[in-house]
Amino acid sequence: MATLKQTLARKIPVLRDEIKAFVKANAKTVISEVTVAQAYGGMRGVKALVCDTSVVPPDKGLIIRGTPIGELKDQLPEAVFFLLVTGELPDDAAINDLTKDLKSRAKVPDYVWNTLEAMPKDSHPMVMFSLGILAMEKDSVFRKKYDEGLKKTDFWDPTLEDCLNLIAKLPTLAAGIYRMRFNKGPRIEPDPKLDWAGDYARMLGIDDPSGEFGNLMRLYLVLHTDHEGGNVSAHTCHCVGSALSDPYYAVSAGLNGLAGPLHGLANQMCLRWVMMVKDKFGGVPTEDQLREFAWDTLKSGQVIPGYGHAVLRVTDPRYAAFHDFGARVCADDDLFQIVAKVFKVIPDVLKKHGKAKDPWPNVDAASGCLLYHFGLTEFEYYTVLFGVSRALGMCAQLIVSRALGEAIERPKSVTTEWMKQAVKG
Ligand code: CMX
Repeated sequence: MATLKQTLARKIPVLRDEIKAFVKANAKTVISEVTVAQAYGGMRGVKALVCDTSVVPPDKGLIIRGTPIGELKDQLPEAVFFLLVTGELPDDAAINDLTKDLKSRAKVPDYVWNTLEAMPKDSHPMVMFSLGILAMEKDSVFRKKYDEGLKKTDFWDPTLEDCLNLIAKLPTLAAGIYRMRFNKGPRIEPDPKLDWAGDYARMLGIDDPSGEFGNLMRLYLVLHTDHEGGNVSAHTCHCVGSALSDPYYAVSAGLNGLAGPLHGLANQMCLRWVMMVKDKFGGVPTEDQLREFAWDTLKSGQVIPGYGHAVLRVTDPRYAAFHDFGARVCADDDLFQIVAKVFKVIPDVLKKHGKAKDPWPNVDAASGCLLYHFGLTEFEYYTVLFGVSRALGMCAQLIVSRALGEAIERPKSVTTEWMKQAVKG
């Protein structure tokens, strides 16, 4: 068995030399160009970031270190984290070691709970989550070591330490926020014997006699881990981290981006939309009713949440994984049936509407109805679940960045006046 840290210590020097030589040999090779439309249009498609943890081919969807996400859905999230960081899936001993290590770090300090308890009772759970993480920054090992004087080649080690401390505490923090924010009673303490996601499910306090809610959480926390480097949460985290801000600052910043309705908050918006359908038609609507409802949404200038994507041009394989889970566990559930019917109707509506480049469902389209089925009905909380998982990808990307000694981000911005002159040639 090689632990996560041992695997990294073996791989990093080799990788660092390889990339250094590669950049030196190919420094002037052009890999992308930028049009005026891209500069004003969210830089879509501009290749100017490096991220080795995962890729998202538009016609396939998420591939983590060479393995399609559909083939990882039975793994534990800890194993996927190991894979993201090192490029290797851990053996059983290494995964047990990592699970045990995380469990030994799971306690959230009291000052965090005191801070969160002092917040207004109607604060959004994502604000509480981001703030809880930021509050723990005072315990950053990276910052302490950096202040003492740290060699660039050693940056990755305390970054890993911070990431493990942070990841270990996320289920405790997120579950505690759920119970506090939605008046569910006292916090439930971590159980050192359980896996990371299984314990999160337990600490939420959702009744789970069949164990399927725990399975849903394992799946959920695997599917949302990473989606290459250019999405808002990953890119924000990378950008903030590139200033050598430690993982607490960087992950908290990334989560603030995840909290936007065009990104991670879409899962909350999506379930709200599905509930509106259910309320309006008193249950599962006909396809015609659903089509009409979708057109009403579009005509009022709103988007259909859970559909469309900046990169994907096929049904998101993460949607497919959630759909398969629902078909197995709650096929008769009204909300699941509406979600399944939405999938039959919406792509054609969006194609006729003619705006969205991708008319297919993304990861946010099906997760909410499954959470709701198991009694996690407070959809304002759903983006926190996404955030717990996405933190694995953000941390993995940070560790790799520190290992490679990547530079601070500082692209060049230009004015509209400059653009006008440039197009004149
Ligand atoms: N419903 C209605 N219109 C949509 C749409 C949808 N689901 N998806 C895209 N469009 C519209 C866009 O708003 C845009 O309209 P304007 O030209 O008027 O601005 C047009 O189609 C072109 O957009 P695009 O190039 O296809 O998509 P973008 O790359 O700009 O945006 C995304 C991608 C995800 C923000 C967009 O598809 C969207 O808003 N979807 C709904 C929200 C959602 O599900 N977000 C979650 C994404 C996954 C995640 O990050 O969690």
